[in-house]
Formats: sequence, C-alpha cells, structure tokens
Amino acid sequence: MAFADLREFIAHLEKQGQLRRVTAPVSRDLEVTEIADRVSKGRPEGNVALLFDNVQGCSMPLLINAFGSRARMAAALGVDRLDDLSSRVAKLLDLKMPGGLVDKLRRLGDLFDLAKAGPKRVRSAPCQDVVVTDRPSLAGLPVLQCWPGDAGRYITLPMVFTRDPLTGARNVGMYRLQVFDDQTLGMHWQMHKGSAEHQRVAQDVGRTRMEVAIALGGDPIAVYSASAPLPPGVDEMVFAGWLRGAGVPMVACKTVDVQVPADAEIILEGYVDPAERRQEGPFGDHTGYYSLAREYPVFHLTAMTHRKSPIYPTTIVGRPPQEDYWLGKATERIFLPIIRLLLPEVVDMNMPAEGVFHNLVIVAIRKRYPGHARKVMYALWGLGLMMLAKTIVVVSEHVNVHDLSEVAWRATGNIDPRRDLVLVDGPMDDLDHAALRHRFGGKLGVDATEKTEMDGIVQPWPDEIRMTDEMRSLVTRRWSEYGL
Ligand SMILES: Cc1cc2nc3c(=O)[nH]c(=O)nc-3n(C[C@H](O)[C@H](O)[C@H](O)COP(=O)(O)O)c2cc1C
Ligand SMILES: [Mn+2]
Repeated sequence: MAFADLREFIAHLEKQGQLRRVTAPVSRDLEVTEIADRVSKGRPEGNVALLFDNVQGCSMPLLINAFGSRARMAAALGVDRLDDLSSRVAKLLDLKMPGGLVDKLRRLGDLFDLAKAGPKRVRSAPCQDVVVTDRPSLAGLPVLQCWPGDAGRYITLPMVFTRDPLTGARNVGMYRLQVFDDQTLGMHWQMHKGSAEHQRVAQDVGRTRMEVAIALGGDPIAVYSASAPLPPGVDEMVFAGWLRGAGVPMVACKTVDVQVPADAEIILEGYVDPAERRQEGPFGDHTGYYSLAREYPVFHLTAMTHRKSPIYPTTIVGRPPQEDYWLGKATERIFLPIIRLLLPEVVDMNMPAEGVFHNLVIVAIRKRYPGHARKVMYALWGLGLMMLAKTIVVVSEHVNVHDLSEVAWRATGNIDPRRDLVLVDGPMDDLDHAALRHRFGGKLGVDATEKTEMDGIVQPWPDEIRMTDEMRSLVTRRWSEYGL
C-alpha cells in the first residue's frame, strides 16, 4: 500500500515504533547531523526516523532518517521486503516474452497497472495551501549546515523538476542545493545527469531562463523516484506511479510552466539561467570526504508555495553507512531485473555501503565461455550511470555477493593479478576525489570467478573443501551426545 504523502508515512513509522519526536530545542548547525549520525550508526533498535519539532529559529518541524533502514525503505516503497521490488519489475519485463494465452491474459493485468501509472492532473493541491509570490524567501526553512567544513546550508532531499526545452519531457532528479541567500540556491546537478542535459539544450537554443521547480516532501515513492537512475527520457513520475499502483497527483506551478506533486510539503518555483555559474561547495559528501568547491548552475526563487503547516524533510550524507545507502539499495533491487534482461548471465549484485554506490559493484554470473567476466564488466561500464562504477568484482554464481567476507576470500584467493585484473579508463563520478582528473579516470575489473581450462590455466584448479552430506547429518543427529 502506497502512502498519499509524507504525513501518512510519518504516522505509519510512528505506529511501528520507527519514529521519535524530539521536542528539545536543537540547532540546525551541526547538532542535527551529530544526532542523526549517532542514531543511524548506533544500535539497530535505536535507528529510527527523527522528527525535530523545535529547530531553533524555525517554526517548521524537520524530518530526517525516514529512509534510513532496510525496513523503513521497504515501507516507504509499500513493500514488505526490498526484494519484492525485484520480483515486480521482473514480472513487468516479462511482458514482451512469448507465452501462452493464459500467460498473456495474466500479463494484461500488469499492463493495466502501467496504464494507471500516468500522473493525474489536479487543479487544487495541498502544496499550494499558501502561495507566496511577493518577495518569496527561503529564510523560514530549517535548512541544515551538515558538516563543519561545508560552505553553507544545504537542502539535501529535494525533487528537482525540469523540462526538456525542445520536447517538454520531464526530468526529476535529487540534486543538493546550497543556500547562497534567501532567494538563491546552488544547483548541483552533475554533468552526467538528466537535468544537466536539459540545461545544455536550453543553452544551445539560446534560452536565458530555464524554469525549474523544487518539491520537498510528498509520497515517499515520488521522493525516492527522484534518486532513481532511470534512462534519459523516462519520466520519474510515471515510474513512481507504476511503483505506487496509482498515478501521482500533479498540479501546475503558480509562476512557472512545470508540474509538481500536489501532495508535497513545500514547492520552490524559479529558474536557472543556463549560462550562469557560481562556486558551489565544499560539502561533506557521501564519499565520507568533502567534495571540492566547483562551478555549478544557480537557481533563482520566484515563488514559494506550501502546506498550512509544512514539514521539512532532509537527510545527511557522510561517512557510510548513511540514509542514502538505503535509497541506493532500493535502486539496486529494482534495477537488477533490468540488468538481467540485458545480461541474463547476471545472478545477483551488491553495491555495499563502503563503496558509496560507484566505487564497488560486486556481481555474480553464470560463467560459460572464455572472457565472460570481462564481457560483463564492459557491459556494465556501458550501462547508464553504471558507467561511473570504479571497481567491478565478478564472482561465480554460487557466491553470496552480500557476504563481504566471502567476497574478500574469493576475490583475493581466486585471482592471479596478472591474468584477472582489468584496467580501463572512462567517465568517473563527479565526486570521485581520487580520479586521475575530475570526472575521468581509471577503472578496475576483478575476475574472481574460479578458473578452468577455458581460462587457459596451466596448473589444475583445486576443489573447494566441503564435508560430505552424510557426515554433516550424522554430526547434527549426534550433536547432543558430544556435550558441546
Ligand atoms: C541524498 C542524495 C543526494 C544526491 N545528490 C546529488 C547531487 O547533488 N547531484 C547529483 O547530480 N546527483 C545527486 N544524487 C544522485 C541523483 O539523484 C541520481 O543520480 C539520479 O539518478 C538523478 O536523476 P537523473 O538521472 O534524472 O538525473 C543524490 C542522490 C541522493 C540519494
Ligand atoms: Mn532522469
């Protein structure tokens, strides 16, 4: 079951004992970060969402860590387990496969789901209960200074809405926003991302204004969808509608030709001048390091609309694991079947927290021919934002990619570095501080599969040690006799 808005999600978390209200006064400068960081990295049972009612100097409550665990992320997306998402996507993709009449009829049900997924236009919306077009200001928002070395305060959990200047197609991305002043934000869309392409097109066709709307809060599925690496041209709001089983209600903004989720908490309307740049950062980033100050586009606020008593949602990123790890985990599970459609030999994959998305991708494959592990690496490096993956470790199908101890064992024991390491160059994540140069650098592939004659080995590959089933069941049967 999907939630209509952030409030329903908050109520659900509270009922499940997954949210605490903090009424003690707290500072939005560093204090909220230190609290949220301790809660999210502390004892699992203490890892809850936090609703701060009393952020000093601000009347708005602040929500943080709402997506910060496997259970809360699953709840946000309306499923019991994140793996349920893989099955749903797999079922959808099966549509084009041949099948009997009964199969096809059954799949019609899924098709119908897709038809219902389109956004629904509405005329009046809670996110426009209050409309400020005369000198709008960001001053009332409890925007955090997350880390001591940050260049300022950052809006960290936004849905940024832009439209292709030529086709009008929508893109929604989660891009952090640095507060320069009460009407101006740094727009940190990286050059590989959907809205950066809209901006390049706008500049090419000579536009001086590119209209942008920023939504804060709303149905958690819509919020998550802004972070999903969908192929360019795929509308994040249609994807959200499919995930939630009903179209996202959307309303036209007041001063720009952009639609936003009607059930959001706060909307910032404005524009980006495609040619304007301003220094953004440093910012304590999800790599665990500060990303460097760089030139980025600038957002100018023209109007602000919000609910009567809005709630400000935010997150912090920093040394992993953090809340964004769970947003990434949901993506990993949702996109696995899509990757398997193109690369059927892929059995499972894991992007562990320590690898902060791009640094480490572990993938298990059914190896069938010489060079197969390399083929999978090259394919992944050519697949959407997977192009940014720095290290890809390929293991055999029987390996549990989620067991990092097992992966470390196989990935060091099963390789000869001269034979099994692949070094290539390619595009790198904007935030990669170790890359050869900004946005470009080396990539490492590790073929950690077991080797056989097909790999040209000249000494026999040994068997892995395993006890016989007979002895295992005998010992299990007799266990109590041993007095252990
Ligand atoms: C909490 C969080 C913060 C993010 N911040 C940024 C950011 O500042 N800039 C950016 O380009 N991507 C950022 N991302 C990743 C993008 O949201 C992600 O790549 C998404 O696919 C972008 O949408 P797009 O593919 O439509 O461009 C962030 C993701 C999360 C979960
Ligand atoms: Mn996109």
